[in-house]
Amino acid sequence: MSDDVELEDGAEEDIDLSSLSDEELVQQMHDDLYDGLKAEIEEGTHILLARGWTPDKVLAEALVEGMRIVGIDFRDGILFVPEVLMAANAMKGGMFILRPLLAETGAARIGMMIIGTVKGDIHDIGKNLVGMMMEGAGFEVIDLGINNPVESYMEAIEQHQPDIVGMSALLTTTMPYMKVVIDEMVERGIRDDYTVLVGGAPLNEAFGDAIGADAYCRDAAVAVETAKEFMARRHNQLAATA
Ligand code: B1M
Repeated sequence: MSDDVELEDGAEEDIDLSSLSDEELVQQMHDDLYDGLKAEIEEGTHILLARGWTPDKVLAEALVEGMRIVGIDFRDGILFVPEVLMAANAMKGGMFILRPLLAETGAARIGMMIIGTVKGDIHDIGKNLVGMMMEGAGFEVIDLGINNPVESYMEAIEQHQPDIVGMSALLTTTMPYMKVVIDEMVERGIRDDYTVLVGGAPLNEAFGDAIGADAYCRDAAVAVETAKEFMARRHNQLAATA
């Protein structure tokens, strides 16, 4: 497949993605993500993997960095919702290819997590990424999807009895809903039976503390490390009481 690049006179030139150096290809993928070109993102992802890039490097440098740039222009009113949706769709194309590779680490199963984006919020790329990385680290992940009311979390907790309850929020208007979920867990007397981890771009550690979460996770890698730490603590506690 080739990529069309606009020339000064408005004509378009085809780019053979596989002829680009790694650095040029990553730059081109940022542009393609910005333009919402899913097929090109998928092709670029395959090319980088074939060149020996690890899945997490492709994810961080080509996809997440590309989406960061989209986010800046969305904030500044240069891009609008339909364009950002196309970018998100292109990003998901790349993530779909990486998912099995990230999950395929052969790590032993170490616990279970439920994770969902809270009520009122439909952002799911970060949540999906956390889920993928957690699977790769050996967690079974039950994905509750987006726009979850407190009842969804309670039902999933009851049904799956996870070790970890994960919540994601990308909007300042939806992040307070995480406290609704934690308060309901307290109300039901089950709060301390689970580790509650929260994340999303507008959150910070102080917010995590204020709502009574066990930890705020800055990104997917931190979520994995934090989840592992809490699992180890649980095992130590169980061993001490046995
Ligand atoms: Co939205 N959006 N959006 N958006 N969007 C943001 C969040 C925004 C910051 C853009 C901006 O203004 N710069 C802004 C929020 C401002 C605010 O609240 N202060 C915003 C807005 C305003 C909106 C709408 C209100 C726009 C409108 O309609 N006028 C609307 C709201 C819709 C709704 O939810 N009700 C809206 C809609 C959309 C789209 C649908 C177009 C699309 C979402 C598509 C989708 O997700 N399927 C979209 C997108 C793509 C974005 C940006 C550009 C990118 C988000 C993203 O995917 N980032 C975003 C700008 C930004 O964040 N810079 C923006 C990449 C992803 C890998 O990062 O999600 O942060 P992130 O996840 C990270 C960490 O945060 C962490 O780990 C992840 C991986 O490292 N993490 C967790 C996340 N969840 C975790 C859970 C955990 C642990 C870690 O649990 C344990």
